[in-house]
This record gives sequence, structure tokens and C-alpha cells, in this order.
Amino acid sequence: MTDCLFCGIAAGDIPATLVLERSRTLAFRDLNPQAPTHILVIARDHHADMGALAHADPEVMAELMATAHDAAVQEGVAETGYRSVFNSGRDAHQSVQHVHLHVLGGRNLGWPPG
Ligand code: DGP
Repeated sequence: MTDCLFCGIAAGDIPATLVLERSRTLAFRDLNPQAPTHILVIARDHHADMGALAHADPEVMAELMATAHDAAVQEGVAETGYRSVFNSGRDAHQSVQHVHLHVLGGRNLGWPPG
């Protein structure tokens, strides 16, 4: 999709610090990290949010989650713990309308979230 930031990253047109590349998903570092490890995992194809992707392509949703876990293992936070978050819509402060799973770790993340 034109004018989509994360489509631009998936296409290699916009630079990002890549963590893992899979056939239909991609993991890269968040530009504004909220924890020592803060990775975003996206579908290469454009889907607006978690619900859209889950209904349109469950196989890619499964790959997205596996990529998130593998990125956490690679970063060394899988054992100490990590949080994975989809923000969907205005109240959740979704700012990029291309599905992305946040993977946060490397500190005590607290609960409940804000
Ligand atoms: P959300 O609020 O859930 O839509 O999260 C969007 C995230 O995207 C936010 O944590 C900051 C990150 N972000 C925004 N622009 C860029 C960018 O150009 N590059 C990277 N790597 N991350 C970005």
C-alpha cells in the first residue's frame, strides 16, 4: 500500500534495524523503545490491524507470533520474560495502521499496563 510506513520498511524503501526476516513476516527495532528490548513484528503484506490479519490470513498470523517468540529468544529475553502487544484502534493508541506486534523485554514490565 502506498503511503504506509511499515509497507515501506517491508519493501526496503525505508531503513530499519532488522532483527529477523521470514518469508511473510519481518522483525525490526522500534524507533522509540519503551524497554531495553523493543521489537516490532509485521506482516509483509498490508493488513490494518490484528483483527484484519487474523481473519484474512491465519497462517501469516501464526508466522507473526512464531517470529515474535524467535526474536525474543534471539534477544535473550525469552527466559526472563517478554510481553507481546497488538494495539488496535484509537483507545489503544495504534499510530501505524499496518498490523504490528510489539515485543518488549529486558526489564520488569509491570502489570496492569497503563
Ligand atoms: P503503535 O502505537 O502500536 O501503532 O506503535 C507504533 C510503533 O512504531 C511505535 O512504538 C513507534 C514505532 N515507529 C514509528 N515510526 C517508526 C519508524 O519509522 N521506524 C521504526 N523502526 N519504528 C517506528
